[in-house]
Amino acid sequence: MRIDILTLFPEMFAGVLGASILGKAADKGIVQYRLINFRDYSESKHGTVDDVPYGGGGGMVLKPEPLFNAVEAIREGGQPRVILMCPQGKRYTQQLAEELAQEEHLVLICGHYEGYDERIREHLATDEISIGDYVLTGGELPAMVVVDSVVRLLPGVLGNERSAACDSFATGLLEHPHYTRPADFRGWKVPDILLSGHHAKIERWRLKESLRRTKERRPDLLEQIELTPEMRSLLHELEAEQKNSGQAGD
Ligand code: 9D3
Repeated sequence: MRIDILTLFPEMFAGVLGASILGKAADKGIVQYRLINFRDYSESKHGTVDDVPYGGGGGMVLKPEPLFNAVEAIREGGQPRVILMCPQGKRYTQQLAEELAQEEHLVLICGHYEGYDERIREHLATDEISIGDYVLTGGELPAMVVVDSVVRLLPGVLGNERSAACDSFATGLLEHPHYTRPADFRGWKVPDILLSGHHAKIERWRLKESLRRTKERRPDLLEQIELTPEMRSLLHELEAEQKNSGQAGD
């Protein structure tokens, strides 16, 4: 996969793309990152990339020429996804990460406090993405979020130790609690079942605790998944526990 990032602040990316799993993916040749300062594609001799809005008002608007020129220079005959990072975009999810991981070429466009000329949205971008409802200073951190979530899904990037297929947002449930040694830490004990060696019972306990956690913290996720008969039966157990605790607690 090739990932081109168009930004006025390319220096923000070196650490994130060079380190850890994202860096190793590039070293292995699974992904190639290119950082492009779209100021280099400005048509003015001073490298102007923005201008005042037609119709007046405050703020600046990113001009179309630098971004169109930059995307046209890197297109290479293919049809890359051209993704505009913007607060009004579609909310980013694991499902979209999985879709983008199928592409050969992504182009991520990062704005910075200015708006985009509407013709960039209409005639250059194929997608507009927001990573959530909070205000950042630019699209660079969101672009890093997209790169991170996509690259880890590419074949060969994650070791066998942790497959992307069992991620909590891929299964639709939150993860069950995890414990490691010691079995008793300051009097706080690891649940006996985990020390029992009964693998089938442990798997059932883990699924039950995943359901408990998802029901408590993210009931919206529970409504989106298809429940297996085992999950239904465990949810009934959880409901029964709640009723019992209600009786005992009063
Ligand atoms: C309210 C008017 N705007 C400023 C002139 C809106 C605005 C534009 C751009 C506010 C912030 C930004 C910078 N943010 C992004 O470019 C951005 C973003 C975000 O702020 N939150 C979540 N996802 C994203 S993706 C790009």
